Amino acid sequence: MDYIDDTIAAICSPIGQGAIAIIRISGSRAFSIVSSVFVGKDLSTIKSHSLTLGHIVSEGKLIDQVLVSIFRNPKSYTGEDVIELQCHGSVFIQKSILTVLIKAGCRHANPGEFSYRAFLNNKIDLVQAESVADLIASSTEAQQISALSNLSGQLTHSLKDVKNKLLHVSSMLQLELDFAEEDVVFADRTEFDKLISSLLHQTNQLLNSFQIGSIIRNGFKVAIIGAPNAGKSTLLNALLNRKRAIVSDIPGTTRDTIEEEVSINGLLVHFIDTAGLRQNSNDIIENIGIERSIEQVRIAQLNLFVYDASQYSFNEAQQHLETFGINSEKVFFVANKIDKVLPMNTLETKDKNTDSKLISISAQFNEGIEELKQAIFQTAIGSNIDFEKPMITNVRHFDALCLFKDALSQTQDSMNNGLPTDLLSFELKQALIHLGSITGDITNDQQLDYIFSKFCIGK
Ligand SMILES: Nc1nc2c(ncn2[C@@H]2O[C@H](COP(=O)(O)OP(=O)(O)OP(=O)(O)O)[C@@H](O)[C@H]2O)c(=O)[nH]1
Ligand SMILES: [Mg+2]
Repeated sequence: MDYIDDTIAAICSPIGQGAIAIIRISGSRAFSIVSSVFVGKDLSTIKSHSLTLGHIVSEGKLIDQVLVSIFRNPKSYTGEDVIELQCHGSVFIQKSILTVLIKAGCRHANPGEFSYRAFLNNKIDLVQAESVADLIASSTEAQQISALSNLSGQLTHSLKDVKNKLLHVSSMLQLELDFAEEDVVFADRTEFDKLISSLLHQTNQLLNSFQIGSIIRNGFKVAIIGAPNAGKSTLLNALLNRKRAIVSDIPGTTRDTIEEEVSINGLLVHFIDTAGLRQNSNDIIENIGIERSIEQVRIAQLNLFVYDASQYSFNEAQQHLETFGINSEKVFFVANKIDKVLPMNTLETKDKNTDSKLISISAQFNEGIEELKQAIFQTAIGSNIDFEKPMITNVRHFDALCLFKDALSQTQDSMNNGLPTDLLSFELKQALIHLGSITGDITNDQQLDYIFSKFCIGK
């Protein structure tokens, strides 16, 4: 995406009819273009960050009454002059106003172009720009909190702190190179070694946060598996609290996978109901369904192996799982239909031998469902999650941080092996490049295009 000094416009409210819609204009000609189609107060006299009411007209024809928000550069989202028009939310009106603006000299904004300009004008760094996209895409509280924390600069501050400390050492190494003939040491090697060790520790903590961070950002995948008629679809419906999947006492009711999302304590969980696992079925379609179930087991981060506790013991359930070659490592055994065998109480135990979890429920009578949800949440992110601490949620950041860590370790090794200053300086600069690529201090156009093209239009 090239930065061209033209003025861009886009509808930034959702597509479709609503009470109002918002059209955003940004660029050096924002005021002159809007003024040419606006009837009301002289926009050039209106204070920044204020509103004025007027009309949009085109060739003498009234298009709509609009409320105009004014943001003068540099105090705007993009850092440029920005005007936002609130018009009535008819799709026809929105499109008409956008067309009028384009005719008057604006260009249609590309996806993410407002945020791209904000990044180029140093209003936000790359981590913050990406968190804007995450915030817009967030559908649960955990996603919203973590995206907001990155937007407010939590991660950026932590990375800047690391960067500044290393920049200081880097400049000391540079001084040594500048005064090479005098053989002086500006960067005390013992101190430098200590600093690197502490920064590596800090980096490892950030890298470790990715395991949970990526679950928060992308959700947690849970497959519901088990024999036909075990009550898998009944369980899906109980988890969703609505009758989503067909339930019947005919074995083999579910043939295809059914995926639905549920928020558990603010965490996005994708549940996948699958076809019942049985061997030697003659039904071709059912066999395809079973293959898909096994595939889901592979993809899922957790499997709920549901069995009919009124017919089978826990041991038998474990054997059944084994016959399908499924490893019990990421499996919860869910003993269903306990209404048939026990008075209505639930039990959650850990199997002594396998460390697998056993949870008893009655999917039909909604018993044990909340306990099951809490057990899933615990497995996904545990109980000690601290949103105040910076967290890595984005795989791009994770990859760059891994490269940074490797480069920094390499610098430490080189220093401890007594390698010359010019090599240390070079290696440290490499480490800083990887660090800088996260916040966007160092970027290439392809990377920027990739990041911003995933934004929606109008942001
Ligand atoms: N008593 C009792 N019956 C249940 C319970 N859960 C499910 N059932 C019954 O068990 C039968 C099978 O339920 P489903 O949810 O369709 O089972 P499934 O595992 O999805 O079966 P397939 O899709 O064929 O693999 C239905 O008649 C349900 O009403 C339960 O907790 N208690
Ligand atoms: Mg089913």
